[in-house]
Amino acid sequence: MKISRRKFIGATAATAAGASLFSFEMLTKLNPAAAADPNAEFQQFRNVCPRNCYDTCGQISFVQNGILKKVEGDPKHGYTNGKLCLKGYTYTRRIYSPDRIKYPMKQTPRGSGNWTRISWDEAMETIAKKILDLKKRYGSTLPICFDKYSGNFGILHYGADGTMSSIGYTTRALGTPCWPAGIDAQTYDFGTLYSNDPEDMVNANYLILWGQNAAWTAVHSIPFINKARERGTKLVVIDPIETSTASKADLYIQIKPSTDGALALGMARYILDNNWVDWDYARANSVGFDEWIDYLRNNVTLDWAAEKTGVPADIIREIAREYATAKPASMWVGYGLQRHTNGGQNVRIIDALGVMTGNVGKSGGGVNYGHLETWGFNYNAMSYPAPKGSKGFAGPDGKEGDRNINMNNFAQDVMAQQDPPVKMLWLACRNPGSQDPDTTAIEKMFNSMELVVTVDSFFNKTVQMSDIVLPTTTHFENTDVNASYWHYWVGINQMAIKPMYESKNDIEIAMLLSQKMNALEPGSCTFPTKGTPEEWLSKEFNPGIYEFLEISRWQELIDSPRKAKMPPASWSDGKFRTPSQKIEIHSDSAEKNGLPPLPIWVEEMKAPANYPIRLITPHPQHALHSQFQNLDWMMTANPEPILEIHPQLAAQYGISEGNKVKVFNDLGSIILKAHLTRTTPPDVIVSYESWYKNSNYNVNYTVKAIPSDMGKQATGNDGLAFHDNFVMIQKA
Ligand SMILES: Nc1nc2c(c(=O)[nH]1)N[C@H]1C(S)=C(S)[C@@H](COP(=O)(O)OP(=O)(O)OC[C@H]3O[C@@H](n4cnc5c(=O)[nH]c(N)nc54)[C@H](O)[C@@H]3O)O[C@H]1N2
Ligand SMILES: Nc1nc2c(c(=O)[nH]1)N[C@H]1C(S)=C(S)[C@@H](COP(=O)(O)OP(=O)(O)OC[C@H]3O[C@@H](n4cnc5c(=O)[nH]c(N)nc54)[C@H](O)[C@@H]3O)O[C@H]1N2
Ligand code: SF4
Ligand SMILES: [Mo]
Repeated sequence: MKISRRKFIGATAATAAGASLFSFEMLTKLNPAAAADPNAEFQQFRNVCPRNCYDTCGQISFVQNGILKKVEGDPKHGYTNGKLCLKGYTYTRRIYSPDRIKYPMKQTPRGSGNWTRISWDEAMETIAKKILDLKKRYGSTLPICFDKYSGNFGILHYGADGTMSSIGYTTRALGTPCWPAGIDAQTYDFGTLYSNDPEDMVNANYLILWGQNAAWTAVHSIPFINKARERGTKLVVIDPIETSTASKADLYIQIKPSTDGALALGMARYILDNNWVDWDYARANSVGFDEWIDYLRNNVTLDWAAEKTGVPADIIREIAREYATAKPASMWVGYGLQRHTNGGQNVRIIDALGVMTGNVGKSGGGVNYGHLETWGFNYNAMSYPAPKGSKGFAGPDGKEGDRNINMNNFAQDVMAQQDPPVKMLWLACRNPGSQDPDTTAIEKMFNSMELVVTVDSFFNKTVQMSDIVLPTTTHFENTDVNASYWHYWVGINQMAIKPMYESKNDIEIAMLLSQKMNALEPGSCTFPTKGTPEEWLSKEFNPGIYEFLEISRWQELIDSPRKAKMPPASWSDGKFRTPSQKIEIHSDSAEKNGLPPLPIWVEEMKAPANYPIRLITPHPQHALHSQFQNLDWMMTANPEPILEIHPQLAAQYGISEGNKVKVFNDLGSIILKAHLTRTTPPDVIVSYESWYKNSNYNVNYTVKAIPSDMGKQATGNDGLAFHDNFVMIQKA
């Protein structure tokens, strides 16, 4: 087990070396073609990167003669501060990529690659006729299944959801593959997820990044972390992999995967033994605290925690003492940590550690995970009622509505539906062919459909399995607004250039479908048939948001992104949103859902004998899931996927640097090029989920749809234990 210490090398050097915050000047040196004529006049527009990324960056687009020449960071954005990640600077390559889907197209037969261009009218006619046909045959629109997630988080993209609710009750993929176990954990404990302003990390005297790889996945946080470090704040990173973030830490702790709860319990026991407990805070603000203290006394020892986690007892003592006494000390719990069968429970234990030391509700403190406080829009785009007389699915309360299926077991759950079966898929902002576990099952499920419609920009794996693809705009080609699930800023996306080719945004597509459905069968779709993005935006804002952002019209966002008026420390008012209005160390809600009421240890999943190696598939530096990596600049920077493997493990299987390795289990296999590295433990291999151009690489061929322990309380379904994935390897 690896423990390493680094000397802090100063903010500037650390940022440049590790955190890959690029400036446009740096990038143009790498690729002179990116430079625009410095003397020409630019029109400038304000944008927000709408990807599912912590940072949700403010951007400025520079347009000359209707052409987007370059994209830079918006200096008025107080969190992203005028800089973008490398991906953010590649946007011109995305917009003008020759690989972009330019027109509506149909593929006959599905999967053949035989695509022909069709008109929007033909596309809409085919889709509308199929919807009406299915409704006639099955007596409802339930055979139509909608799956949308995080391709674009712009608020008007909820128009895609609106399309579905307005044709009738449909089958919906419910849940999130992303962060649900941690959301539930924090919901049980505090009543919802709500974190300190990340800019407030500058006030921390101690900082633990727990299963969080900020240098790649939330790069704009690094300057705030470095600012704290300039004052002497110690940065501790806990991760089974020595990530780019870990390599910058003062102390890196290589923990055995899925054992974070045991480490937090060991720390808690040592804090208790030394009476560094903030009894006043914990007793005044929580319920069940003393019950948990009894558990610690009777069940937890440092030796047990050290044995379980692989972290030496001395190190547990060191971080326990420092964390408990630094005041305020901050913890940032990453989403990687909760992608386990006990992931939610581990987050609950870490929460309890924050409570016991009085670090919750404090500036410079917090157990920070994410928030949705700035997402209070009206979502009018998705709130149209089903047409009169629509037949729905009777829920447990007897009320008719949509039929919800599990987004996190999408393939199996779609195929399990019988009454009526699912016959048509509509996918928007979603690439299950690449991002869902068990790709083979996804392929089989797609093949059982009568019609698959995907709205996207590139011929990715999901599009390849579709019958019709509808080309969508990028965020520079329409107007929208974005909030973040991490920082407190909200910003506008101005339309900087006209939509390319025949692309349309999700809300326009919804209106077009409504026109066609109503032409074919009046009253069959309740979605409006016209409306401008500006009108839609006005419908999405409300007095609450205006007050929050201290503006009176959303158009004021054109002058500058706005930061919500919220205290820097979450829960500083002590008004928790649990049933008891206190922090629920003892949670009846958790118990009702069949979980331990207390934050106690729950055993991790063990490797089966025939698949002894754990394959962790975290988030890539050069891609945002299946986006960006396919672009030419990214293919230059990072041409092929690799398998990170410890030399000891490689030697055991006769594998050398650069060898092709078959990674397999009973679900499927992938072939990857080996890169020998001591950054991963000897029983863990790593490959980053991503979609490369001209490659069938997809980690999810080997990843099973194993549920994590939590998620259903707040998001409808449990999350995914992506990182409890076990495989075997052999030289290919
Ligand atoms: N093995 C493994 N798998 C994972 C994960 C992991 O850690 N390991 N992580 C999981 C996590 S955390 C997440 S959040 C999911 C993400 O899963 P997804 O949300 O499916 O991922 P993306 O690739 O970001 O986006 C999906 C598609 O949206 C399209 N898109 C972009 N903009 C628009 C738009 O304006 N309109 C429409 N209609 N489409 C648009 C993109 O081109 C892309 O094809 O993946 C999960 N999958
Ligand atoms: N560049 C880039 N940025 C992204 C994304 C992307 O795809 N690319 N995706 C965005 C999205 S949707 C998300 S959800 C976030 C994810 O952001 P993060 O949470 O930072 O990213 P992950 O890569 O999912 O996981 C973080 C770390 O968790 C570690 N980990 C896995 N299991 C354990 C464990 O049991 N214990 C501990 N302590 N650590 C563990 C992994 O080794 C990994 O280094 O990033 C967002 N930002
Ligand atoms: S991908 Fe994330 S960090 Fe990069 S520009 Fe977009 S929001 Fe910013
Ligand atoms: Mo995610």
